[in-house]
Amino acid sequence: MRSPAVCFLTMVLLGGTGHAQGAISATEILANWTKMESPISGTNNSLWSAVAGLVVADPDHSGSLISDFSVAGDFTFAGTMEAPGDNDTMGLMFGFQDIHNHYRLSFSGGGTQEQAGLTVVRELGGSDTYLASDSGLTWVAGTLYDFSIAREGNDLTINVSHGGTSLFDRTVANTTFTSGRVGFHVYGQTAEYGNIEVVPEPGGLFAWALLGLALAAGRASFPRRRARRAAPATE
Ligand SMILES: [Ca+2]
Repeated sequence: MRSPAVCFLTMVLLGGTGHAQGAISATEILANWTKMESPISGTNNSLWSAVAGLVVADPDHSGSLISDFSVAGDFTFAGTMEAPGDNDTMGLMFGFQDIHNHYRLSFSGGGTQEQAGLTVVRELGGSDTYLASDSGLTWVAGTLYDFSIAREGNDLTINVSHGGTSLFDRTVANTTFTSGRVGFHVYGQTAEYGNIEVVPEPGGLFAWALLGLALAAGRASFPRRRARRAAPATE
C-alpha cells in the first residue's frame, strides 16, 4: 500500500489543476513573463496585455515576452497566433538564453525585416543562422494559425498549420540550446497568441519532484516496517 504522502501527491497530479496538461492562461503569462526587446530590432516598445483569454501585443510596435521558466531536454511549446492586419512580423522564441542567444520563429505578413515568409532562426552571440524557411509562406490577416515547436533528442520540429492543414512542417537537427525559456516576439506588428501549452508542464515539474521524494521515502521506510513485523517470530 502506498503511503498517505504518495496518495495525496497522486491525487494532486491526476486531478488537481483543472486545465489541460501544460496549459498556461493569458493572465498567468502576463503576470509572470518578462517584457524584453525585439530580437530583430532591439527595440522594446510593444504593449502586452491579456484580452479575452489571449496574449495581445499592441499596437504596431516591437518587443518580446519571455517565460519565467526554462524547459530542458525534450519539450513541446504549442498554441495559436494571429495578426489582425498590417504586414510585419509575429513570432515565437524558444531555447532562450538571452536576446542574442536563442531560437526564434519569425512569421511575416509580407515585410522582410527578418526575411520574407516564415523563418526559423538560431541566433548565437548576435549572429543569425537560418535553420529552415519558406519565403512564400506569409500570414493572412485575421487567420488563426496553430503552432507547435518540439524538441526530441537532437531534433527540433516546427509545425505551423491552419484549420488542420499543415503549412510548414520541418525537422532540423540542432543542439546549440538544449534548454531555455520560451516566448513571443513582434516586429512592428500587432499580434494575438492563445491556447498556450508547454509540456512538460513547468508547474508540474515541482510536483513530480515531490512525488519522487515521496516514493523514495516510501521505499526507505518499507524495510523498517517489515523488520518490526518479523521481530516477534525470533523471540
Ligand atoms: Ca507595422
